[in-house]
Amino acid sequence: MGSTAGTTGGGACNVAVLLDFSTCPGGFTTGKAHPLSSTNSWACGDPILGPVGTGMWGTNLFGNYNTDESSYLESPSISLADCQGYAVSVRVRHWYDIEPGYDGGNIQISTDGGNSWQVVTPTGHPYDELSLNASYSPPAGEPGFSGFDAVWRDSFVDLTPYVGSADVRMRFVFGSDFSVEYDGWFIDEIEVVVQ
Ligand SMILES: [Ca+2]
Ligand SMILES: [Ca+2]
Repeated sequence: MGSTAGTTGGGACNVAVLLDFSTCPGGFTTGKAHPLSSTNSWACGDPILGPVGTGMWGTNLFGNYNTDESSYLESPSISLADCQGYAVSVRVRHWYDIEPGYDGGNIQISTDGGNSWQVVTPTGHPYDELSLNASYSPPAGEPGFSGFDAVWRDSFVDLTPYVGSADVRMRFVFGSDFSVEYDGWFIDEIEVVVQ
C-alpha cells in the first residue's frame, strides 16, 4: 500500500469509544432544529435537578426545559468507511422526565454532513410515543421518548446500515409545546461498539 512508518494500509475500523462527558462538551454541539423555536436548553455538566450523576448533557441542568423548544444535540462526525464486515452500534445511556405525549425527543442520523436527518428506531429501551405533539417539527409528528421514566436506561442504535459512509452524524432532537415543562432529557454516556 506504500504506507509510511506509523501508518497502516487502511481497513482499520477504529471508531470504538466510550464518552462519559466527564469532560464537556465531548465534541458535541447544540442548536435550534427549527428556526422559530425558543432558546435551546441543552447544556453539558453536572445537573442540579433531575438525575443523580455527574458529567452529562441535558435539557437545562438547573431547571426545567423551555416551552416551544425544537433543539438538537449533535455528535461529531465519524467515518465508517473502513468498517465493512463489522457490526457497529451505539449505546446511549439516558434518563428523562418529560410531559407525556406533547414533549419528547428522538435520535436521528445524517450521512450528508447534517443537511438531512432520518429518525432511527432504537432498541433495548424503545420510544414511548408514535407521534409527539410538540410545537415545531422536528420532533412534532415524529416518534420519541416521552413521559415520566426517571431511571437510567440504555437504548441502542444500529449503525451497521451506514457502514461505508465517511460522514455519519447522530443527533438528539428535543421538542416541547407551549406549556407544562419538567426536568427533561439527560444523556450520560454514549458508547460506539464494534463487533
Ligand atoms: Ca457521565
Ligand atoms: Ca409541554
